[in-house]
Amino acid sequence: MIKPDAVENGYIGAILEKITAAGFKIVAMKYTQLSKRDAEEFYAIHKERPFFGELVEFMTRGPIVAAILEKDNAVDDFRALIGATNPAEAAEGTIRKLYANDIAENAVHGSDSDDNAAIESAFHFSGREVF
Ligand code: 3AN
Repeated sequence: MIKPDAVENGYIGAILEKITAAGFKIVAMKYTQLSKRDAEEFYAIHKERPFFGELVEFMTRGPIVAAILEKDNAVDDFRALIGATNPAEAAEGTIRKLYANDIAENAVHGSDSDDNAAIESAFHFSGREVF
């Protein structure tokens, strides 16, 4: 996902350019907005964390871009491309270093495993929307 902060800051195009330049193929994509219920479900794994309320508030405050990306070693390579959760600690040239506001508003989400990528893909897309 390209998160609400990066959409508000006008970085959709720049982020998609970095993703495709890094060799990812976009197999599904949509511009949408999460409801509170959607965000609570998507981030259910974080529901005991102190920042959960803030996270749901942030993720629902404006539109996002959801996409499914395909590449060999996609999970690890995408996490390397986006950089550390906290943009202050992210490597130079990474998407979060370039485009994130802060640790909460950190521009992009990437799945942390192939299993979660499958779950998160099904959360956003039906079979007809995947190419
Ligand atoms: P990542 O997105 O790098 O996998 P996670 O899974 O630990 O990081 O966190 C999920 C999301 O929760 C982050 N992308 C960020 O928006 C938010 N978040 C993580 N840590 C914090 C924090 N300390 N304070 C506020 N929000 C946070």
